[in-house]
Amino acid sequence: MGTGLSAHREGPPGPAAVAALLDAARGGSRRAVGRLLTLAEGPERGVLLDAIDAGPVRVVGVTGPPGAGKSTTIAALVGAYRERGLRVAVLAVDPSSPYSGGAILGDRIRMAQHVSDPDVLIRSLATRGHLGGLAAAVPAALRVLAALDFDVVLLESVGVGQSEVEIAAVADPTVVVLNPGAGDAVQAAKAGLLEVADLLVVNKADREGAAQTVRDLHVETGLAVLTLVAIRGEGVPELVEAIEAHHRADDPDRRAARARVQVLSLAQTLLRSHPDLDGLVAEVGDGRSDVYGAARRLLALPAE
Ligand SMILES: Nc1nc2c(ncn2[C@@H]2O[C@H](COP(=O)(O)OP(=O)(O)OP(=O)(O)O)[C@@H](O)[C@H]2O)c(=O)[nH]1
Ligand SMILES: [Mg+2]
Repeated sequence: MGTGLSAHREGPPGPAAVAALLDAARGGSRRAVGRLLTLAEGPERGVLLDAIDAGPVRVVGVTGPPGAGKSTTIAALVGAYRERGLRVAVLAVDPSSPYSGGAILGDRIRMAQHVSDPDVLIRSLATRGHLGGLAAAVPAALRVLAALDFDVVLLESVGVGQSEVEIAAVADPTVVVLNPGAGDAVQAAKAGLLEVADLLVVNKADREGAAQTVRDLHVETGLAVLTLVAIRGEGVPELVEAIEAHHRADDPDRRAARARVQVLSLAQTLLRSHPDLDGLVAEVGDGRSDVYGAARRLLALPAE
């Protein structure tokens, strides 16, 4: 067929190929969805952004230390949203170590009840080594998902202190999942997780010490802290309601604050790959230029 679909196999796809992929994806082709999201990850995302005109999509961020129960929590949330008839996408983001086959397999098992549901999409977003990394890939991926009529996107990221601020900037709310015990709270504080949290959840509340951890976290942050036994679905309705309540309370100031972080992190990403950067750095390094002037030239600002 002359749809332009074949064009994407060689070199960058054109607008016609992107449109054909969108049609195929809307028609239920998971392969087409995957291809669109792969475009969002890489340097060809420009054609995607030009071709897709979609409004915002609801994004719920779920972050926390490794093994805290983020995926289990997300699987429970997917179930709750599906009961309400919403189309749900799960995007697992790990900027430092893109999901290995094994990790995806583990999540697939957790998500087993959802993988065959045509109204649920589960995908990991690999950003290592790709132009612009996370800051550039996530908004493009969200635009694809919005265009495919997903109602809510659940964004899972491992909270190890690198990308939480960027993730939090696209999510409303950002849910931080921790476990009972002082160790998690300390680790979360160190990783800057408490600052990005809109909602704090102590998962694995079937274990000892949950009530104490809830109290400690409340004192430290002033936030309401929910308890969860994600593996049994306990506390999930309360979590869904807290997410809804937070979303309802969104206002222009909060939207502007999130937009500010997004613009700044994307701008910094673009500056890192600016074609003039290496030349300016060399000039400053060997004393031919002064650092103030070089910074202004990089930003194309007039000299002071
Ligand atoms: N006891 C108990 N175990 C849980 C609960 N929720 C999750 N787990 C277990 O904790 C382990 C990690 O759960 P995941 O959901 O994979 O955690 P994660 O935060 O997504 O892990 P990574 O993505 O690898 O960082 C699994 O063995 C789960 O079965 C819970 O409420 N109680
Ligand atoms: Mg996980």
